[in-house]
Amino acid sequence: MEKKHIILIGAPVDCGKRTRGCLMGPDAYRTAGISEAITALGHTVADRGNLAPAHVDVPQHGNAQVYKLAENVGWTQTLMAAAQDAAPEGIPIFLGGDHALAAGTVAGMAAYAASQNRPFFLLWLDAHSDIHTPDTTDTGNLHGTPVGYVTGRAGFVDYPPLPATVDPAHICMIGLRSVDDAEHAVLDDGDVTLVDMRKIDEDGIRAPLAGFLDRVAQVNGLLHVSLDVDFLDPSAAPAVGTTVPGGATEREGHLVMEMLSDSGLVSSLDLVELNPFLDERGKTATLMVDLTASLLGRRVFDRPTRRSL
Ligand code: 4U7
Ligand code: MN
Ligand code: MN
Ligand code: MN
Repeated sequence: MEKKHIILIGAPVDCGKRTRGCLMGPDAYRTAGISEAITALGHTVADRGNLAPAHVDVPQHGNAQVYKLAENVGWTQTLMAAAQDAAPEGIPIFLGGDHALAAGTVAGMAAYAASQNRPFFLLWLDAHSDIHTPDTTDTGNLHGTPVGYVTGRAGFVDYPPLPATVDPAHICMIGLRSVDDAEHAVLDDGDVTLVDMRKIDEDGIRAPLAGFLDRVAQVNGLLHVSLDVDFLDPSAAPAVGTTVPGGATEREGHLVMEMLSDSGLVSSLDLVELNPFLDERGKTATLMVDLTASLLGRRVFDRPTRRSL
């Protein structure tokens, strides 16, 4: 694989849901050796440390369930700018932090793509579709809304205006197994490519991903990957507040990352929803680092024996 410059950006976002702990994610990735794993592959790494959310004043949302709206808006503003700032210099990896952070990272990368006159694509690896709006969410947890925001759905009144919206036809979601009724309503008649666990069981994970990557390559697109820990089965990745049984296996996760590596198309990556408070001896943090290494060119035959933390 071509040698790249990787920019680590800590985003200890913990306001996207009520279960606390994701704020420890960036340091868990560092403890699990993310910089060293990337350097070992011959890439260069710059760790920009952890960001903090912009302070914004926002009125309470009409849906009284909505949790910590102002903090979510502040993070979106900060991360949208951070993504646009880092993208010209290398491949940003956003160390989450819960999935609310993707409102900013994806919007920022989409804005960067537009500035380069390149089509933008989004690969969403998640048990959930996260396409709610602040009005449709039952839980009020905004980590279930970033795809709603970046696709330009109505209802994000206090959020920053989007420099560029993401075309639903340029989004592929893989690993789905928990989609709410209000999300179904928008996905059913929409253009998002949906690969649920049944499809993976029937056809394997390779074919749908290969089809999507071909589409990105054909138009020289820029691809952002958003990896939610709960994409993986909880037996492999227990450190997440929203476990859903029946997820992707460790090998399916690696195959996805290896195919992404071969494609050479990935321009940015989110590692989200890791809650180190719920982990088992660093197992999930270590797996997420290993998956990142596969995405950046590590191959099974090169893989070191798993460290014990
Ligand atoms: B995650 C949920 F109701 N849909 O809206 C919601 F099932 O970033 C879950 O994918 C959202 O982990 C999960 O709260 C957000 C729920
Ligand atoms: Mn998610
Ligand atoms: Mn999820
Ligand atoms: Mn629900």
